[in-house]
Amino acid sequence: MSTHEDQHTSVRSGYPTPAWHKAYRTGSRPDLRVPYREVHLTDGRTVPLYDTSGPYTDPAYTADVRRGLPALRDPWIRERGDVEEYQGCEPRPEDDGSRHPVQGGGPHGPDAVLPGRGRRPLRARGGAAVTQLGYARRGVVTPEMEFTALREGLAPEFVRDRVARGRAVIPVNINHPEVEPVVIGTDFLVKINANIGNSAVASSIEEEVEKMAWATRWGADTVMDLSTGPDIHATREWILRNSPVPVGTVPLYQALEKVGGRPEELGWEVYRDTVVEQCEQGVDYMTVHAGVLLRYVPLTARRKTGIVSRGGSIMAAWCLAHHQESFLYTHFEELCDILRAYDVTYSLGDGLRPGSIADANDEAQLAELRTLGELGRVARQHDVQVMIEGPGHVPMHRIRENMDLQKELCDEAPFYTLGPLTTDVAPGYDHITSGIGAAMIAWWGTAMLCYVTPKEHLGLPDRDDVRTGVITYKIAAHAADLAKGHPGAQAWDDALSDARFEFRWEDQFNLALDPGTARSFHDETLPAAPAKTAHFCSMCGPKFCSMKISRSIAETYPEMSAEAGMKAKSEEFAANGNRVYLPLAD
Ligand code: IRN
Ligand code: FE2
Repeated sequence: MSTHEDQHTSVRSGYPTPAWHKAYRTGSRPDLRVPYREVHLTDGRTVPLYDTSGPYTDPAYTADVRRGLPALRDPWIRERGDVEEYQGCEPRPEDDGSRHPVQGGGPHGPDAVLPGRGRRPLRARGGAAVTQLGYARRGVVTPEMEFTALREGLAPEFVRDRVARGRAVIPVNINHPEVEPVVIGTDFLVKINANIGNSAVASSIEEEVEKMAWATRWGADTVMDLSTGPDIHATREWILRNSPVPVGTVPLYQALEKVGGRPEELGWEVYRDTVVEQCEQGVDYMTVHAGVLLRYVPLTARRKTGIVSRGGSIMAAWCLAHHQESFLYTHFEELCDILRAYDVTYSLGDGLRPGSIADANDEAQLAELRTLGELGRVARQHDVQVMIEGPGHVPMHRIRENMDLQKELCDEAPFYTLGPLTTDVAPGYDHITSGIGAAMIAWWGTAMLCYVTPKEHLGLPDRDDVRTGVITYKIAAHAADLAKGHPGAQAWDDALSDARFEFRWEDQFNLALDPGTARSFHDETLPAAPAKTAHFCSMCGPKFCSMKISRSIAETYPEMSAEAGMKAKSEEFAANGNRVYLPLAD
């Protein structure tokens, strides 16, 4: 469905409803301004909500994608005194993996100056642990930790403790100063990720930035740029310089482009150079499929759907072609040293995740999970933050086991799952098949959910699919927050329930995850403006409405107990001739 706002780019048009206002809470220093969304209700009250949309929704901010977002964290990073500027690797045409590099900035035209290109990259000075994990272990509460604590309504020391224990991560590369920090861990609000940039053709800068801004406007906590094809480097630069949320990538995809798409020609050097290039650009977290070991590949042979992970299949092909252990595994400690110098967080990839209900929780998947647990310990020994990726396709009765095993094998490092899809029979509706599994696994402790759109298994998601995927996953995440009893989660539901019970239609729409859709569904049945203030809903109509009846009990007998009120109402009902449908004269 297309609403009015859809015709504009989100970078320019702001929030989907005028009742949402950008607001800030200031922390212990004036430059620590934590954004949130204020929903303005018709009775003058406001409801504060978590907000991921960045400065784009602040009317005081004028977006300029060529300039990029303000470097919010720059003073925080530099005043710690443990980083240095250096030359870095110059962006080379071959970084885009394109055999036909276009002069003057790729498809974006000769006048498209990359933002940030004049900026020299930062790295740790003299082997310092510039990671949030390193600071947390040394007892330092960083501005980034305070920022996330204020966002969630928790104590900064609580965040520090969870990061220090490896139970939470704050993915914030020192070269992504534009990011608004977010904490990911089982003790915090459940986060969601939206994958973008998976189309082969990038037509314009604005379009790439737009995909990211569109997803965050609906509530994506992080985005992953999974771009392939030409101009990977330039596309990522535009996204990073304009992204208020952490950006993740799978460096293996770009490394593969650099060797002409032939997995057997990959190796540690080309992979390492790609990782460094992305670290310098500011990628906040990286999927690394280091748990796909040579000896695990045969375990997938009798599966119904083999290896469905792209990264997993690339690494399996490399291991078999060379008959050697994965270079990601054998060079893992070197990789830790690189990630540590920029504070890039590992997302240890589930290259052997099940791709069908039949393959769920099999030997290959669980063997890999055990290895991911070991690698996570190695990473934390190097002060590198770690998340662990999980499935996939899992029937409901086998989901709990995934979460329990992950906790046991991975020392409670944040779990980051793709769904899981709870059945294979609904292509076209896999946001729902997976939203069910996502809600369940998040309730049991998963920290971040990778969204699935209705186009999963079928094609590339368009704008509406991205919104549907994000909203579906916000539902799963929030349902889990409620079940887990995250402080403050229920206040939002209570505000909406009150609005519904008091027939404040505008408030009900504006408190919704997707106000435009709620409003337009209501308008389909009752298009007239007075209907929005009328004391009935479109489901029951004016004569019979359970909410109206119970509301009138409360109004008629405010001093009575519910029981006494019900009795009085029953007598009134009998006096009216026991008619379910009330007379129209009202
Ligand atoms: C998340 C959990 N398991 C997988 N994911 C996401 O899938 C991951 O973060 C990345 O966005 C994508 C990687 O896909 P492949 O290469 O494993 O298929
Ligand atoms: Fe799948």
